[in-house]
Amino acid sequence: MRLTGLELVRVGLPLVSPFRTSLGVETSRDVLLLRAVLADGSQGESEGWAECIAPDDPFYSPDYVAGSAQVIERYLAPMLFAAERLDPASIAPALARVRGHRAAKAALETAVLDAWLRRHEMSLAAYLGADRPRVPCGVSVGIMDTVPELLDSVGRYVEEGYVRIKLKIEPGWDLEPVRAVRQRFGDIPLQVDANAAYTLADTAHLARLDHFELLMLEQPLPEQDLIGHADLATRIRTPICLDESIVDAATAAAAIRLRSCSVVNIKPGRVGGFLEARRVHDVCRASGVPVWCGGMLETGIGRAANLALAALPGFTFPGDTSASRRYYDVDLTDPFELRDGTIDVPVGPGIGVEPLPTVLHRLLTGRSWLTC
Ligand code: OSB
Ligand code: MG
Repeated sequence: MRLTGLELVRVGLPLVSPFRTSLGVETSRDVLLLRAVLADGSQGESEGWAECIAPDDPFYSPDYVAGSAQVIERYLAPMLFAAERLDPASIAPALARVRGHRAAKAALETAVLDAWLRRHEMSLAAYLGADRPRVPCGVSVGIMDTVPELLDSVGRYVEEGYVRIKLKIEPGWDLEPVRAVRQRFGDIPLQVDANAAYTLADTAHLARLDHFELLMLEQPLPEQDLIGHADLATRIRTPICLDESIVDAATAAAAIRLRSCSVVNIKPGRVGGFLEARRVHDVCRASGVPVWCGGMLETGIGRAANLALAALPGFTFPGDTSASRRYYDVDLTDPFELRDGTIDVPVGPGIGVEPLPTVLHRLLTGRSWLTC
């Protein structure tokens, strides 16, 4: 099959409430969607969709949405247009000459993979090796102005049935909110995410989190500091999970060898795509390191694909794969809903969902069509 066309579609979606982390506040998303068209000689065409996780600004990782769009238009799409025979395994190697830009590469690989799977009438979940029809879901709760606001917010999520709560923390918003949530909600599965907001000088402070029996402490230190995480891990009891640090299967292997973490958050958009995400899963599983599926406030397009990944056997912790209404009043797809703390893994071909044309049309902010 060949890639014959690629559409970059931009959509603006307001979040239901501002999402604050140590990286900043997000109140809406400027989403880049890709629509890939594959042609298969006599067999006709097939179409695939993907969502790029890059946020507006390069504060979480080097990826930012305008940069991802540009690198796709200028470099990545032409590289795939030039490929004679595309199959899923040939996409990442065809893009390897471009360094980094993992969010852009992941989106392009996923759009082509979706088209390829639709042509082969296979779901992404089946292709990846998923073994469950639905997955338990957690929710990621942003930093709030006050503890009572946080407790209201957590209370609503607990009532909705989320099986695990993750609190965003930063210096000045850590022990107190965790203590308050433990006091109010007892021994619910609880974890925290620092988005690299601490340094090793905070070791004694972070050790005070041990008292709260958290499932894990996610990314306390800067992305490149695997040694620092390994040192911290010997000084605190709370298990360390890495997010930003794990950019491919090789860094996962290094982090495990160095004992920098005992849990890994996998985001396909952070590691360059679903095939690399599966390799990260395989590396972790072979070492007995549990993984879970992270999120980047995806619309239904990105979440559908994440749910397929989250159904693989090594995903033993609930992920940040929350229901549509946790993020958006109106999602780009039919809404994903929480049922008994779980969400169904899509079963249709490819990612199993498509943007709703009327919603897409209403929220559209731009589109550009590339051909070979
Ligand atoms: O660190 O996991 C993170 C959102 C944006 C950037 C980084 C992170 C997050 C989340 C949101 O935690 C998870 C979700 O999509 O629900
Ligand atoms: Mg994180």
